[in-house]
Amino acid sequence: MSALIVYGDIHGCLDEFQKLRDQIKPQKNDIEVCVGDIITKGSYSLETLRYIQKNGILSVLGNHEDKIIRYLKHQESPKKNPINLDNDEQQIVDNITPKDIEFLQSLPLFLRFDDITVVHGGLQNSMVLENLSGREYQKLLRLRYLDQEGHFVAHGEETEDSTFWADVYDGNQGLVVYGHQWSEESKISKNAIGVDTGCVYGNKLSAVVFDGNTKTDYKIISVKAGFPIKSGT
Ligand SMILES: [Mn+2]
Repeated sequence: MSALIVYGDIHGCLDEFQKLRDQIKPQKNDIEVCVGDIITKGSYSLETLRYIQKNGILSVLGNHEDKIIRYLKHQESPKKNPINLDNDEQQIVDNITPKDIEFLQSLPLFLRFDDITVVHGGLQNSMVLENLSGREYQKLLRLRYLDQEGHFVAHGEETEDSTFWADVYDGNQGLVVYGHQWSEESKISKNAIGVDTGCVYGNKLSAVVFDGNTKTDYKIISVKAGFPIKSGT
């Protein structure tokens, strides 16, 4: 039976990603999916993006891919681009090929495999993934914390009363595997698994491997980061 393999935020950590795949040894019929944020921050963003395309690995859209796509779209207009890039993002934009752009633009917001759903950020119980508003679209990429009324809390504005979305997610979209918010170990909630373990921040790169697409039968496999690049969130 084929396996479903979901990788956490890679952020250009190609060496660790290859090491992790060497360890998992994906078989021909296995499905491999990234939670997004394949690029930016790490040393090998575009190389990672091309490696993923070459190896037929799927991905959902991350907020960092979304930023690059939005920047490129604004570049087509004669007006001043409202999006500011840092040096790393500028380098990506300077070297990106039409094929890379096409691949980024093709990334879906979510992917479903039976009762397992992959998204980058998080979701609110009220969301209907097939019918998201523009606002919800951005939330899906960026959600971390909710306030007591269940509303989106902007990054850095969370308080003691805020709740991490996965802790209150009721499972109406199946088991959700996500990235975006990193933690030292994969975060296992009742109806969600957070698989970003901060490789680019010097921690480790992780994957959840489901045997036969069943949400109860999984293991988490990680490789240590060899090349810490940046600190922060
Ligand atoms: Mn990320």
